[in-house]
Amino acid sequence: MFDKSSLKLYFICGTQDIPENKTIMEVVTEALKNGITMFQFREKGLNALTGEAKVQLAQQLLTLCHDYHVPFIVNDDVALAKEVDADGIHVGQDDKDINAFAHDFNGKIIGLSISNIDEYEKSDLTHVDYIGVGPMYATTSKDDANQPVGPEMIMKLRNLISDFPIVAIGGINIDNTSAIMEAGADGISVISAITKSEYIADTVQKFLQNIE
Ligand code: TZP
Ligand code: MG
Repeated sequence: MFDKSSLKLYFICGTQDIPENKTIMEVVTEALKNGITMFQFREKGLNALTGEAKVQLAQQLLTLCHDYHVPFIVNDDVALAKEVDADGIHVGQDDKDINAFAHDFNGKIIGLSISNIDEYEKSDLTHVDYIGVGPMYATTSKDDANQPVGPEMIMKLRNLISDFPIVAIGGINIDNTSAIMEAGADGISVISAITKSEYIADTVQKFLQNIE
């Protein structure tokens, strides 16, 4: 069974999110050391790694996450998730149909992005362990992001799905975390607030304080 406490501070990144003076391994290590609860490898965009380079990086990140007993999730790339034996897969509304690959992820974590009530109503959650809801606020980390929906969307979905695991995403920072948690989220997922932080240790610790 999926332990939703893993959603508390869900860090997401790919090489495209990392400042030039750092490596992805350094950034993820610092985040893990300070207490992130789940990690998603989301390699996207023009300069994204592909092929063997992507597989190798995924393997390194998986090993690193497991050193800290943190689940390693792959974004979108079902074949990669299978190849490296990831702990789970996260897909969006336009990605592969979950029912088509769920049998390969028995006992693993499956996450689905949902932006609004309409998408929720259209989504089959039979094999889904958690939903990622957003963007909460404006974000520069996703080119094709939908309009921000705000913490109100967490409240609306919470009313519809009782205790089903929900993680919020999009434009989340230390200051708006409490509003999202109060709206009923089980946790927050962030990219830039951690990747672009000059003091990742401090940022991660402050997030954790505001999540509790
Ligand atoms: N999905 C919805 S918003 C988003 C994703 C992947 C990007 C979140 O990045 P940030 O930097 O935390 O706003
Ligand atoms: Mg996707």
